[in-house]
Amino acid sequence: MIWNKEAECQPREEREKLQSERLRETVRRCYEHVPAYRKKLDEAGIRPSDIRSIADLKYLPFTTAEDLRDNYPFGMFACPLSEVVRVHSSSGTTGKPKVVGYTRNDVETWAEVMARTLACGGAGPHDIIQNAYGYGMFTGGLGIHYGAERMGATVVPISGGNTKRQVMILEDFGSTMLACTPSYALVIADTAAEMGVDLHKLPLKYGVFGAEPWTDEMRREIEARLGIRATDIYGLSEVIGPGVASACEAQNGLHIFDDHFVPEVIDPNTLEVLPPGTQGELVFTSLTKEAFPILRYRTRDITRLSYEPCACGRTHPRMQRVAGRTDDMLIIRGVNVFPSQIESALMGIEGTEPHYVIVVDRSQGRLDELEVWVEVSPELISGEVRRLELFERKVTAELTSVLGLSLKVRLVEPKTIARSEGKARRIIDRRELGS
Ligand code: DLL
Repeated sequence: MIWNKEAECQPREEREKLQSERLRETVRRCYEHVPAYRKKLDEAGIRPSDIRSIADLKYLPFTTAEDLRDNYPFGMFACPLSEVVRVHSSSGTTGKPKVVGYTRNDVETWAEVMARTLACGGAGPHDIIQNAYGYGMFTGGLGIHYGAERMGATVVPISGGNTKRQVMILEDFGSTMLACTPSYALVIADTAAEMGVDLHKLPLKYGVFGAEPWTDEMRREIEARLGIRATDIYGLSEVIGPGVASACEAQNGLHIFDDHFVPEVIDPNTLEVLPPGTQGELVFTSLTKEAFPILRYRTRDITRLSYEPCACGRTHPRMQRVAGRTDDMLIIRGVNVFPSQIESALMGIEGTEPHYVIVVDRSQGRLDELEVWVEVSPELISGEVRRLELFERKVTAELTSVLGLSLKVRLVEPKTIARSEGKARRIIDRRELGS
């Protein structure tokens, strides 16, 4: 089902007209109501009247996470707090959180793009959506919640955690869609297996998973284990939360709802805009937001864009599944490594479990060392030591060849790697500890 055919299948020419109108209004709003934007635009010598169409986007200055932190907590809001009906925040690894706000209209917009997202994932008004994203300052819980209500589906606001209860509710309520991070979906699958519950026999049909990077191989693993169709959903608090982009049944990239959020991809070093098809850093400009409009926000997420038509009929451009974040890219002895490359390779090897962590260290002398810890199946771990050794060699050889880099693999017992109810932590970087 396409939730809003008129908007989602709008011819591109018309869409661009709409974008141009909305961009003019957004720039004006930023200039008039947010001193930090006015300063940036003044410094760049740009007046709001210089921005006439969407093609002028490239003249606007970028906004970064630092700008948000410098104006903590409410300095980037473009309306008085009396018009803000909700705030959310996103915690980075260090320092103060990034705080974002919503007017009543923004909450409406968010519900609309989330209803589109859930429909992309297969849901309709008759579905029962078990929402295991965390409720609270994180945008996942309430974002899915409002979208599900907008659609007229039945939302089960269970939030993250208490995994046995998740399985019980899946079974007793007959939930047809599960919403959570991909890593938590696997935890639910493992727990169901331990409880003797066969997920394939339940009414569960769909899953909408996001909030952290994952691979196509991981998607297939989740689909097989849960017996569902899994859809990649993408978003970030600074832009609105979940509801920025979603994969569709064609499973070939995520449609960006560009009547509300316009994407660009730039070279993170030169800041130059890259042509469609070229990988770089994703940048967003909001077109309809009132409380927290954002101009050319540098997401640090790495992807590429496509404007090719999609089999589903939506005319929204597509971003490829996020390959990683610029700040998660490891540079090991001069070689760039994304955790997603490691995940893809691991998922392709029979006998490994989809639970792993990447450890980077510099303890032995000065060279960086990469170690991948991965859980193996109970049969392997309880079998002969010789077999396990051979398997470890095989995994090491496979990863070495994919990454073009020597590394160590440590096979660990099932359940030794920490599980996550939200965003998984895949990298342990010990280099910063001054060793
Ligand atoms: O994670 C919003 C969200 C909630 C998206 C639920 C999807 C589902 P933040 O906490 O602000 O917001 O984190 C945003 O998470 O810049 C990406 O690095 C990462 N991310 C989100 N979705 C995906 C995805 C929410 N599908 C940051 N694939 C973003 C890869 C994702 N990374």
